[in-house]
Amino acid sequence: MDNRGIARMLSETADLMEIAGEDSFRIRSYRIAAGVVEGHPEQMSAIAKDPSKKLTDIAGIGKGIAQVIQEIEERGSFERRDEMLGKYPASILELFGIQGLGPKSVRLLYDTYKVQTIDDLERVCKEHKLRELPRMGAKLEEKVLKSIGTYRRTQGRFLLSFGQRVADELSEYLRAVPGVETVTAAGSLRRAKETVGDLDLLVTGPGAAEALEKFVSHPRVHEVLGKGENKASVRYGLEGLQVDLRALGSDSYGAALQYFSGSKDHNVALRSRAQRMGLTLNEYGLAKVDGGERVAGVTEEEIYAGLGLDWIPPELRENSGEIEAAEAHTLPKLVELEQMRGDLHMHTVESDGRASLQDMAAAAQALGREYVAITDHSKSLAMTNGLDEKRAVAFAHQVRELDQRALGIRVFSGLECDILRDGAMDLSNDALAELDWVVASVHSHMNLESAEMTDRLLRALECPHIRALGHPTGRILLHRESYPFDFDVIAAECARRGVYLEINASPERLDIAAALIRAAKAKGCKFVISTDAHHPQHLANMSYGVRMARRGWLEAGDIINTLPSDEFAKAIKK
Ligand code: DGT
Ligand code: CA
Ligand code: CA
Ligand code: ZN
Repeated sequence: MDNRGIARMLSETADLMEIAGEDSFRIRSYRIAAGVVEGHPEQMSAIAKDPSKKLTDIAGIGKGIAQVIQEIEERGSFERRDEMLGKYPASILELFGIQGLGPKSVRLLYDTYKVQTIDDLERVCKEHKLRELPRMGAKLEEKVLKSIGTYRRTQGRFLLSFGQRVADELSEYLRAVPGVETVTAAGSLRRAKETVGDLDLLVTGPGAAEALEKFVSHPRVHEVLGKGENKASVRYGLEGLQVDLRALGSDSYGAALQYFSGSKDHNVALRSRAQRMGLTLNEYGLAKVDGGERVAGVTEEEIYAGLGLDWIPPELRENSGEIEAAEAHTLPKLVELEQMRGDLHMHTVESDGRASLQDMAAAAQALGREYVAITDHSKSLAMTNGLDEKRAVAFAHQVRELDQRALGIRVFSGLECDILRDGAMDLSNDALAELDWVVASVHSHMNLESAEMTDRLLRALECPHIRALGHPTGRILLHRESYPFDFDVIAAECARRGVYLEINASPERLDIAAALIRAAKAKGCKFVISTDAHHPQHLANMSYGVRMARRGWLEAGDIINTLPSDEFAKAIKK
């Protein structure tokens, strides 16, 4: 069996053990081993057969896992897996894709109703049988049904951050091939769409043909979908993301980059513009219809200039006004990552974060931030150990006492205050008044009717201490859609009250979406881009928030945390 097959068996067994409620330490060792096997450049089967080599020499493979791999080689399965499959069918694993169902619920559903597939699950919900189970209810039924819909709609798409990781990995690998000059990601990844269907990579240089060979033999490539002289398509990694690689000549590089960056709608509009100008545009260049003389193709700038347009940043290429703006020279000067000076939503061990306030501040400083706000959860989120009034105020004092010298960068005291079901704030006004920066967010009761949710948010905005509305629509990409509410009304109210709309940079959220950013800006809103980090590593997600802001046509002046810290402090003074 190839490495991918072995890795899949290990990780599926881990999932089944989780449903069975087994020891988390053993589950984790299977998961780690799956990752190691999957990415190992040499086939496990070859190592197992070679008497001069040992599986246990591979970092991350211990004795137990080595035995498991031997067993898989010998008979195509292993004891633990057989045992688990005796308890639960493999099809049950797809239920993990449904929001709101943990391993315990999956087991309960299987034990009670023999639910083994998404279709089974849908039936049980529609027959109102899920609500009869302990700790489940009509609300969960509704939530699961919604999530099934989202799951079916988004199958085969991946988070932008995942696509970016794969693109980075492959780019590094391909750049090491002799004679390769450039490797560039085009398609939806270059446009920074929040989810990507497949990756479109472009390679140039005399080594491009060799790069195609290396590409199809990458250890994480488990299936070659097609390979020609200039193009190869594969499935990559356990998740099976499709990656297309195209080899290009440098004389038409700009035309190809433009063509494969899309979007399709943008390209269609450009082509008809070309036609009106007596030109043709394709992936080889821009040429005159009469006589066929080529006028552009080496760079993208040349292509756009040939069409009488300013160069259009990829994030704007959705045919939603960018071509008109490029013609009129009125494209926005989009915000850039280097302009982000502050990060104003993050959690520490005080609530559900993984690191101390000192560690978060140091990590933010290392990324070049000049200031941060610490915004732990408030008390109604009991599972996060949220802060009550007393702790919130004490924590704020602690933050102030540790001055800038102790922490390296300026730290504002803040809180992510939960918006309760009726729109009241989780903490009293007296406590909130002690803080520099309060983000208000919805974390529960997301299934209200639109009008009720709008009223709830309007009431929340009445609180004079709120500075920002956190992850404003509540969406979780690929899992949960925004809760229903009248976005325009809320945006107008935020603009009127000077409450900043958060662009949440967490890759699973990227909340709010580009179209809403634009709509809100048109209503006069100002924004803050925040990582919502729960770990120092998450602070680097700022780049995704910036890319969303760019898709929403924002400039630095629209975003408060591009201000220097003194000006920021002045802007949020009451
Ligand atoms: P995705 O992969 O669904 O996230 O979205 P894209 O935009 O990456 O789409 P994809 O991978 O199908 O194609 C990449 C780009 O190549 C696309 O944005 C425009 C261009 N392209 C590909 N096929 C066609 C086509 O048949 N017609 C046109 N006009 N453009 C195409
Ligand atoms: Ca694509
Ligand atoms: Ca593609
Ligand atoms: Zn939150």
